[in-house]
Amino acid sequence: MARILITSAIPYINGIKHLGNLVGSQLPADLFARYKRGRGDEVMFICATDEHGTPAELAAAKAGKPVAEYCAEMHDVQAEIAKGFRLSFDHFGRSSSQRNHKLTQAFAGKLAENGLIREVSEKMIYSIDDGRFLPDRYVEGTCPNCGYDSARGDQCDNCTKQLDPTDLINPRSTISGSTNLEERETKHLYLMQRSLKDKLEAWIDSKTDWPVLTTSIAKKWLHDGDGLQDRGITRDLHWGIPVKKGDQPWPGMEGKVFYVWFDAPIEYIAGTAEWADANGKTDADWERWWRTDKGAADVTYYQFMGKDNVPFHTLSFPATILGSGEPWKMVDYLKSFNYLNYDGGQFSTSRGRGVFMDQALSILPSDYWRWWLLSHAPESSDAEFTWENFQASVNKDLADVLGNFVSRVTKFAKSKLGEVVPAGGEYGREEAALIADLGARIREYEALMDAIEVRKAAAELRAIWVIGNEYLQAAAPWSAIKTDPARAEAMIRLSLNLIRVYAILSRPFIPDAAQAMMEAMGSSDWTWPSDVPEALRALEPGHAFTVPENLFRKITDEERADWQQRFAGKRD
Ligand code: B3M
Ligand code: ZN
Repeated sequence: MARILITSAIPYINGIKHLGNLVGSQLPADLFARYKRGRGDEVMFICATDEHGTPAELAAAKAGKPVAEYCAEMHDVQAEIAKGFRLSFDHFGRSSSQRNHKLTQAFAGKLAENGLIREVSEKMIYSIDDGRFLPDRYVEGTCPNCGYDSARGDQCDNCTKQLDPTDLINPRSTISGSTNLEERETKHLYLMQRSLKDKLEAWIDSKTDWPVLTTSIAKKWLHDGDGLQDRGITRDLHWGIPVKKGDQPWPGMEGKVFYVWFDAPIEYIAGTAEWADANGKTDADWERWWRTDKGAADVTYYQFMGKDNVPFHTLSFPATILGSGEPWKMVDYLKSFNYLNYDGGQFSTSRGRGVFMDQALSILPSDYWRWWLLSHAPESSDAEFTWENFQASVNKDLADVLGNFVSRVTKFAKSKLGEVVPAGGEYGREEAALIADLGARIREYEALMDAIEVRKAAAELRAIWVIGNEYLQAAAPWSAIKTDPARAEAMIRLSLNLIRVYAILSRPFIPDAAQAMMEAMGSSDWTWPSDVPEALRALEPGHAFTVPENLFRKITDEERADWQQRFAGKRD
């Protein structure tokens, strides 16, 4: 039994995420976690809300709430929606937890001890009208790299370049819009990433099996002239983790907090500690996932994220870990995603363009979204959501292929043979052919899932569903029942068993439908079908089943047109 640690990039607290965010991290991470659990591995799957920094403060101000209260509320909202999408986190933590405070301060202390932090007196943007410093997203302006006119102080959304507020051309305050800004002297801590360059490079070079998207971004940041700058890890903000050296005060840093991107990845670890706290476990129970000196040496660690988060996970966070000199588990495989676009443009949170997670669940069950999103995951390039494509995919793959098979088999069996697995006949040549075909496809499906080739795995699963329909069409139990009823019984016995096998194989993608199929087959045996002939005999003659409610309904043209209009964007 392998031990698999999985983390999804932790979504910002500042509002409900859209489907593009979902498919770039949490959803594929959930797919993989479910698959590995299905294979019998021991899985720890952690996510959390990212609660610090300017995004949280700005959103709280907009909502007219104290930031702590806003974060607590939004955490619960996001947790509830995650449940709605059946995201099977072992724990959904909070980067504002005490666990993260302690760990972040401990890391900073270690880095200081190892001579990797320097104090810098620097000029930061100060807004005279707002009466405060403007770190990160408190300032917007033109990107010096690509010319995009709404680049934020921390990063350009257009070219993904990491920025400092003072890099922006024509900066303005996002609080007041004021351009009455000046540079003022203030003291901050810098993590000396540059002195870790060789270690980082050797580590990245050792990852020869990573997706091209991940390594190309990592190497670009490592080698491009200004790629690996020493990074400021503190900010002039109130909300956040107070700057301390372990549990000691940090002279000169009073009133400052750590930068959100310094503490956010540490929350992967802290979130696992929160899991322990929430489940009556000990420190040893979470440390065996994270400390290679305490049992984590045999853990394989997978991270999932959108491409804009890759530099932070291949350079900044590893710099924190390597720099600590402590035996923390580092990522083994980093799966990153391109962007999902929406109907001829981009998803836009500010303009309400596209479908957001809560809205999606209000119009259709989560399986419909999970299936479309995963089967169209933006892996090799950006992908696009269109309502036509969504409708076609749901109606064909889910309703016509899988749903139809289940309904044909169970309805026919019930009306002609009763609601138990029939006993007659033997599996013959056609069944042997199906078993061989299915076995080969399941091995391929496993290989694709193990490699986290999400789209290809979805296509393989669909092909596995098709096998059932083709078999039914060729075997034609509705004819056989008239001439050779025992043969028809064997065919139905095989088909009912196939439904249970489909439930197991499909569960990572469409967990609710899988559950309904398993329940209809009167079983709760989720054993992975490694031995196909055996799996297709698991439901024995005489075993009771029921006809499930329609697994999937079709999306009508009217609905499609209606939704297309409704989500075109207007907000603000
Ligand atoms: N919250 C950015 C994002 O949601 C950020 C990820 C943090 S991962 C440690 O895209
Ligand atoms: Zn740019």
